[in-house]
Amino acid sequence: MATERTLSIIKPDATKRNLTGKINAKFEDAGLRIVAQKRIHLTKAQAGKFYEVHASRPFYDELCEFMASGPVVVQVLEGEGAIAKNREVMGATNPKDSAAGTIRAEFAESVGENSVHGSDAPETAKDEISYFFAGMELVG
Ligand code: RTP
Ligand code: MG
Repeated sequence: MATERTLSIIKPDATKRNLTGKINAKFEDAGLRIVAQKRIHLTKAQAGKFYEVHASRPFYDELCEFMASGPVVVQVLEGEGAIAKNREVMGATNPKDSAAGTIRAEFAESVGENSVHGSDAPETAKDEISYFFAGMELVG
């Protein structure tokens, strides 16, 4: 399996509860290397553009409000099969369905406020990384 990079976001519900370190430990324990990271506060418009693929979904407005409700930590994770590995460590979208030991099982508050985002495919990972980071900011 090839070395990949994926875009991760520690969402406002998690930064608010000081969970960044605990979440990063889960990534590192799974063999994912944090090759770029920054704390930012998205505007609703910036969140809306990021989640544009969900624009027609009923939860879109609530999701954009939530993502702009406090700081997030955006980061690039690198490793063998990083995209799938990250999603495995994150757990299912709804914490009621997340496997024990996953980030969402341990920390998510609801299906909406679910602590982390991870890219879902190589194309989206590439686009999402470039939405937040310049090439020079990625230190492998
Ligand atoms: P993400 O994109 O954030 O990594 O999460 P995901 O792939 O597991 O889930 P996705 O279907 O892409 O949904 C994006 C985010 O929208 C919120 N959501 N709310 N209220 C709801 O029913 C609902 N469904 C999804 C979650 O924050 C989800 O992570
Ligand atoms: Mg998704």
